[in-house]
Amino acid sequence: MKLIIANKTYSSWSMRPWLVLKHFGIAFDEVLVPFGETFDDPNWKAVVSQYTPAGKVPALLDNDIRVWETLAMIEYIAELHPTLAIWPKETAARAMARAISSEMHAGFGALRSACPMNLGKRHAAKDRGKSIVDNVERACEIWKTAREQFGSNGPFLFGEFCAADAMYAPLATRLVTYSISVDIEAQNYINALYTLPAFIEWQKAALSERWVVPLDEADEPVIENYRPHLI
Ligand SMILES: N[C@@H](CCC(=O)N[C@@H](CS)C(=O)NCC(=O)O)C(=O)O
Repeated sequence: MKLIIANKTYSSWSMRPWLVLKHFGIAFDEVLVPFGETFDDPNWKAVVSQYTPAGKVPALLDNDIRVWETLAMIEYIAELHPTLAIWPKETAARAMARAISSEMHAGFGALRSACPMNLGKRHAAKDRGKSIVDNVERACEIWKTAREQFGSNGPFLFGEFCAADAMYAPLATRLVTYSISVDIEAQNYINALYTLPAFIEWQKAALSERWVVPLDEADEPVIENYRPHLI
């Protein structure tokens, strides 16, 4: 199995299936195609389009089967490994995990566009407007509901780490990167994600990357630069 991804510093969609594969110990080869200077960089598109007709990352190749779209990929991986709790085993928990994962996939547009994922920097807190506040409140509400109803077995949304946590991990990193403060319960959840071995491995690789993608670098005061080798 091959997973096609882009820069670990910036590619939020790439991170999701990668965390699932890593956390559940599923063997795969990683193919990292670094972003160009712009999102529609024709060279990047040409390389990625060899793997996926959608021309976006992530993409999964399993012999002659190609899967694109993150949720479809996670479903494919879960189907191949029915004994692993990639989705929660209990029906009600699984239903909610899928619902909130779909909500993540289709929503949170304000936060995603105003605060691009960037594991290399931390920016100062500032008023980011109502739509961002609304997105953050909704994420925290989702996390709280899942944890209250299904999270008693561990620090993640459904206790143990599952696909829904992978879906929300890049949103959690944005809250850290842009110094957006949340209540203690949400902060504890974010801390749990940051101590997951698969996440730590991704982050470590991200911080050693040498590429800088200007479009993903916010023009805001930096309070922490985690990639000092690039200065
Ligand atoms: N809906 C897609 C989103 C994938 C996506 O937008 N990936 C970004 C990188 S994080 C991308 O490939 N951007 C380049 C482009 O859109 O040309 C999924 O679920 O996988």
